[in-house]
Amino acid sequence: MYNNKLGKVKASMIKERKDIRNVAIIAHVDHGKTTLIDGMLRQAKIFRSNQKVQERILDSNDLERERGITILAKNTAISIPDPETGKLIKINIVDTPGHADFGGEVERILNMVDGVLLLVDAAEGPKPQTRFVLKQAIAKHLKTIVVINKLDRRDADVDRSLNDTFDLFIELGAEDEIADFPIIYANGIDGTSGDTPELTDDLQPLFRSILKYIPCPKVDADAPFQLLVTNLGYDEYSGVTAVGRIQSGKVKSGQMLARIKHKGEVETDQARYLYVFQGLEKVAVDSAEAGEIVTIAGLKNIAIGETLADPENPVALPVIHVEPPTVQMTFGVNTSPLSGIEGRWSTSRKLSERLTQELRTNIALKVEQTDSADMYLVSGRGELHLGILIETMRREDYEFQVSRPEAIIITDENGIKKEPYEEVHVDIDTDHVGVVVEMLGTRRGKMVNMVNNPDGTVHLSYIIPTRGLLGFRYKFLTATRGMGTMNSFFHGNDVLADKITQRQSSSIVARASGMTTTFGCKNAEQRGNLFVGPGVEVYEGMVIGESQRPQDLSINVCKKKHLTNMRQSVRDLDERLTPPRDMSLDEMIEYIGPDELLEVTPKNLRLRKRILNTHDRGRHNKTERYDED
Ligand SMILES: Nc1nc2c(ncn2[C@@H]2O[C@H](COP(=O)(O)OP(=O)(O)OP(=O)(O)O)[C@@H](O)[C@H]2O)c(=O)[nH]1
Ligand SMILES: [Mg+2]
Repeated sequence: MYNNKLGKVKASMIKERKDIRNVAIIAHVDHGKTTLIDGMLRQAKIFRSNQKVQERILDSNDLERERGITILAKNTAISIPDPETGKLIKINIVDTPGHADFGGEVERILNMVDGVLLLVDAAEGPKPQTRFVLKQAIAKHLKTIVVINKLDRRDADVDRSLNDTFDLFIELGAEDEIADFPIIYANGIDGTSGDTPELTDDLQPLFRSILKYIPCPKVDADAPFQLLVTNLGYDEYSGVTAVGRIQSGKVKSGQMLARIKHKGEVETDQARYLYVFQGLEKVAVDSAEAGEIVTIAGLKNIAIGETLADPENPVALPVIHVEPPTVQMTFGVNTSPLSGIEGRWSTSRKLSERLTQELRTNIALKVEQTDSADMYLVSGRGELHLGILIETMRREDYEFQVSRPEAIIITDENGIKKEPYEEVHVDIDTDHVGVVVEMLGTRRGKMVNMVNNPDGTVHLSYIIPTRGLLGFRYKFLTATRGMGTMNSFFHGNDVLADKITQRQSSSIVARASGMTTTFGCKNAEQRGNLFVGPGVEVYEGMVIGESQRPQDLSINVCKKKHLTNMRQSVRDLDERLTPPRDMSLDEMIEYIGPDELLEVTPKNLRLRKRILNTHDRGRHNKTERYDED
């Protein structure tokens, strides 16, 4: 029921749109969501027969391809014939990221769909993020089809994976209707599926199951228009576009709309272009009705979470809820001696504009002013969430400096200080159990479970303060020789744990600015592991290595060998230098000490002391030692 402009009350007419299904694919990281969509697109014949199609086609941005993970949720659509009527039915499919740091994407995407495909790797069974995404789907009463995927894996254990999945539904309190889920078995790589583990030759069983079990949208197309902007897309002509499901009513291309912003302000704007999804393309349409997922282009600075509505009836849809951020770091103007050389955008204004722009799409992110005009406090869902933003900005030619990530401490309604805790799950070889248990223990982790996996490895689960996990991943991988896997997700806020000793090592710091020399590096490497080799431009106060001593050490790595002693060739020395440790951005973010910053430019990443001048730093921090030259 609603009031139309004449003030009359009209009974709403809910009708089923049998021509559409809206479904999201959700799962733990790497359980095969994007690969399965490749198969669905291929078999719905959206490619030309001779078209070369790359794997995981929806993972289209550079960072997604490089890291092999989905970061942003994406829409696509296929049309398949209804087995009963032969009529084409459109399936809007939304791919979602599986990594816990991007859980915010999944939470909001579920607002667009009527059901989900929950993928479970047949060998791994349900994992921590399976639980998180299923919990979201259950909370929204979404019909769930369980897809036991990767049946081809030699270590697949279909019965166990299915039983564990069923237990998970019960544990999460799914109502009977949802806990009684249909099951499809699949091999996403081959594009085969079945109603039983005996797979057929294609994905028809999966398609049939979607048509049968995912409810069609039940909507009122005669009510005033309402759409919640749930995702943003990009259009060559008009830039950023709004993506969302028409909740009620109709929209026409070119029509005037009310835009209800986050704080409730209402503006009038025009839906210049209107598109629907078809395969990997967007197709322009003149109009669309409730139940369909559309893209609207031409709305300036549109942001996720705004409602687009009928100008005569501008009623906002409920705001999108996402879990709060847990980790924060500062983003500031680059103050290193090399600032302004390597990046195009480096001013405080540019940095502020870029971060503000990010807030429109990245809704789990928060940006606040600090006391300094040149520095912003940026909060996110984890180190990877913030790391991806840093990497994206440096590729867009920004340069800036960031501080070490810190867990966000909150004060609850009773005035008690609380910090975020995470549930951590690790799978490791038996040999590494001792060292990992010790590492997690010193970080104030509490073990909640320890079981032997069928493959001989051990599964440990812990509740641990987020603070204890910062900087942990690299050490964990080193301790388990790269064989361990680790997943963590937000558990809740709780009272502050005791002190956690963060980094036990210290930094080797450049004492002078200039070009590093083989001689200088040779000298320095006796004190620890270097991050730079010879011939690298460094500046006073730049961190160039790590030592196991309790205090930092300043060394002149630009020192030249005295000319009288030139007999030994440079080559000889070069060969004897240990290769420097080449750290990725993620490792550097983990490494940054409390009195350090990371300088980020499109060309380089440099760790540095907050106070660059050696003597000033010495006065500030009496414990640092110099290596006298
Ligand atoms: N053996 C086997 N491997 C598969 C199958 N489906 C996907 N993979 C592999 O699993 C890895 C992850 O696949 P993706 O499709 O990227 O998984 P995802 O769930 O989209 O991952 P995120 O988006 O990062 O959460 C890739 O190396 C795929 O080749 C399958 O059916 N069998
Ligand atoms: Mg993916």
